[in-house]
Amino acid sequence: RPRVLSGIQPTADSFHLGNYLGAVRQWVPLQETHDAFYSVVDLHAITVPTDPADLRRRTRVAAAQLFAAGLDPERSTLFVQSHVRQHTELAWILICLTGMGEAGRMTQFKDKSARFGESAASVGLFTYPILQAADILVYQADSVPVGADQKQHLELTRDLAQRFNHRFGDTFTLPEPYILKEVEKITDLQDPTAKMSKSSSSPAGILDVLEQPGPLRKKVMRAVTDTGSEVLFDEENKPGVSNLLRIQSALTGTPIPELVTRYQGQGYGAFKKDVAEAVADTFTPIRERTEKLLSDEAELDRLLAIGAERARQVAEQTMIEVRDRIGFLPT
Ligand code: AQP
Repeated sequence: RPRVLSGIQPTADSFHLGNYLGAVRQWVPLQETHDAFYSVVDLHAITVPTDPADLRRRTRVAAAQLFAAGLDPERSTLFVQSHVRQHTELAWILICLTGMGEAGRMTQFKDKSARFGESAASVGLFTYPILQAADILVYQADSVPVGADQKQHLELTRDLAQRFNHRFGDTFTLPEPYILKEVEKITDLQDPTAKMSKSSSSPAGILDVLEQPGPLRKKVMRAVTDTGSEVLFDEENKPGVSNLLRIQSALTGTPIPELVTRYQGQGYGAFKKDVAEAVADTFTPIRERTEKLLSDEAELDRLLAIGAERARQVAEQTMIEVRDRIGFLPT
């Protein structure tokens, strides 16, 4: 079976609709067709200042949400990144193969460091995409389901794999991004040209998976729509309505043209009401299952320990070969 790998950062108390539609929802069917490895990437989370108690809580909340969204511990290997030391070991090796200029071209670093001022941003934030490359390559992943914001990082991953293979001999599988066009970028409800983001969206712009139906509905009803009153898909002139159409289509499985016909002549109100219902209906069972899983921390930690053990075995196989090829003496 081909192997799939993806990760998500525990950087907030809930995932949002963008994380869910752009990434997590794809993870569930892929566990039926692929050898699936999914990770809560806590090492990535500390690239920005992080409170230890928050990190601990958010890591468990993230794992619980992933199980609640449909990951089955029998069919997927779900683990916490810091439990598998091979990630950081491979990251160092790949850092030594990456040019400063090459790393400096990563747009996510530019965007995120702009929030702190580039000199206050950590070196970890700068090397983030190289750790991500290690996350993927250490499992020899064939496919990586992500949102559009990760395209550039995937390209770097492929470049580093090719460079290593060329210099030291064929070692790494070249991974392919798995991006669903329709949901690759869910945008902020208040700023429909920016992506919905845990760290940069305002509370009114973001729909959290663990939020109660009341506030979810309110936010959808207050989402920025565009001038005019027709429900039309037009990314350029109607980015707000187009985002809601993409969301509604993804959540209900109804093609966008069919939605456009359905709401013809009805104005934005009726349409938004249905989007609000679809979001609340999707998130409510996930929230309830997440709360249940979090009520038994020992069981959650046990499942994560099993995942880490399986992940370590695969990662170590790669590292045995990598260490030898680099020229490190056996221990
Ligand atoms: N708005 C989005 N639309 C589609 N996909 C998205 N993803 C994130 N935002 C959207 C995808 O979610 C996965 C996990 O993301 P992450 O935890 O690595 O964080 P991120 O990409 O940096 O997303 P955020 O919300 O902006 O988090 P912070 O603020 O912590 O950096 C990825 O596959 C991503 O593509």
